[in-house]
Parts: sequence; structure tokens; C-alpha cells
Amino acid sequence: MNLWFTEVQTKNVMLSLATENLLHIEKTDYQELAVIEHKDLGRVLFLDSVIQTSTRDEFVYHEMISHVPMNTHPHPRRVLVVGGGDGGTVREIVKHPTVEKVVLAEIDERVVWAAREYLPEISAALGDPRVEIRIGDGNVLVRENENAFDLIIVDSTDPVGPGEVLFSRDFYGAVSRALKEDGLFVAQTESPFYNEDLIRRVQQDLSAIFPVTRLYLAAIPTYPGGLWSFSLGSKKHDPLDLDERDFRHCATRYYSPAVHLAAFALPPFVRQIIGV
Ligand code: SPD
Repeated sequence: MNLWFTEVQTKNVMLSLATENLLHIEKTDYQELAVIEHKDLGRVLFLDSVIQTSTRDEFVYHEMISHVPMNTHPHPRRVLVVGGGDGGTVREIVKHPTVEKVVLAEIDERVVWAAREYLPEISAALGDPRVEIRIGDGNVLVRENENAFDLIIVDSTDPVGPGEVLFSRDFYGAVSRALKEDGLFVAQTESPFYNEDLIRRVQQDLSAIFPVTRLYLAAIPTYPGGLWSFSLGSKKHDPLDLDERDFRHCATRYYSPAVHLAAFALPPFVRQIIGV
């Protein structure tokens, strides 16, 4: 099939995937949703032509957005995931036996449907009895809760459209109120090659609210830029204050205790972006 899906990164950079098979495409109430089959990357889910996940490398993103904060908290019981309707982040969280409840706040129920239909290996844990799926605005849900979660993860799309509010200082204030007294927060914050201003601003905003603020990185080939960033804000626990005895070992393919610590070793050009 001679059909290409193209993610436009800048006026001069695009990432195009040749479609082997178009499995699904629709306009939902919020966005255009498509799932394709690709020869090298497996199944790929797009939202508004932005790659969200591919079965080839999704484990890197989902493990790193989940296990780094899960292992930073000594006993994470209640976790909120904002976005992440494909279920990959939830799949990693429920690997931890400490977890009693995971609330998934996804605005677009069609994303959950498409993941269940076409990405079973990513969405499988959505049926776990500890998981509650709330179709609705994660920003609203966060503001309705106080002192409720050990960990809040924002597994969002890019900071445009419905996802934009999830990258604001005001939202981070609400996140802090929704967290317990030793809670922590992680969000995906795009690539340091293309999103310097965003990463700098998020780090500044988080450090105005949380005593511990960190940035960490992972290599995710299907996201433009390849090198991906995650921003962490914590009320008490520092992800760097861990040694191997503290890690709860789960079955992972990218994350490990050594990778956890190494992910916080920032190259000089990234340190420069955030001024450390
Ligand atoms: N530029 C796209 C970043 C997408 C990050 N979230 C993906 C959701 C996967 N669970």
C-alpha cells in the first residue's frame, strides 16, 4: 500500500512511515486517530498525525515513565495516570505488587478502544482489577483530588490542543495538591533536540513548586529527535538517593537499576538547556 503517515516536527523536518496496512482511522471528538501496520516498527498509533506509540519500541517509553518514579517512592499504593489511554504505562505500574489502585484519566475513549482492539500487548493490563478507567479531562480530575495519590504520571500527547494545559505551572500546583505529602510527579517533556524552551520552562515551573526537581532521558527511536526527556517533581524522595537494595525488580527490557541512575546523567547540552 503506497500510503505514508507523516509527523511534521518543524518546517524542515518530517518523519514519514510507509503504511503496510491501514488498520483503523477515524475522527474522534478530540482528534484524528489512526493505527497502522509498519514493516519495521510493528503497529503504530497516531493522534493528529503524531506518533504516540509503536509496538517496536514502546517498552522504552512506558518503562521509563513508570519504573523510575515507582522505584523512587518507597511504597507507591495509589497512582494516577493522566493520558496514556493505550494502557502501556498502566501495564508497567501494575507490575509493582505495592500498587492497590491505578486511576487512568483519558479524555478520548476511542484511544482506549483502539488500543484494546489493535494493541493488545500494550493494553492488556487495562483489565487488571486494580485499574479504574475514567474517561474525562485529567486536568479536572487532578483538581478534584487532594492528598490522594502517591504518584501522578502525565503520559500526554504533545503540548498543543487538549494536552497544552497539562504543561502549565497552574496544573503543576494542582498536581502538588492532589499528591500525598511524600508524593511525586513525572511527565513526558519531549526531545531536547527540538523542545529546549518547553523543557526549560517545565523545569523552572516544577522547581517553583517541588523541593526536588529532576530531568532524565531515554532513547526512543520512533519519536522525532530520538532522545526523549521526562521531568520529575517530588515532595520528598529523590530518584538519585537510591541504591540497588531499594529497587523492586520487575520484568523489564530497558529499565534496570543501572539505567535508572544513568538516565539522570545529562549531556552538557541538556544541562545547558536547564541551567544546571
Ligand atoms: N510526541 C509524542 C509524544 C507522545 C508521548 N505519549 C505517548 C503515549 C504513549 N502511552
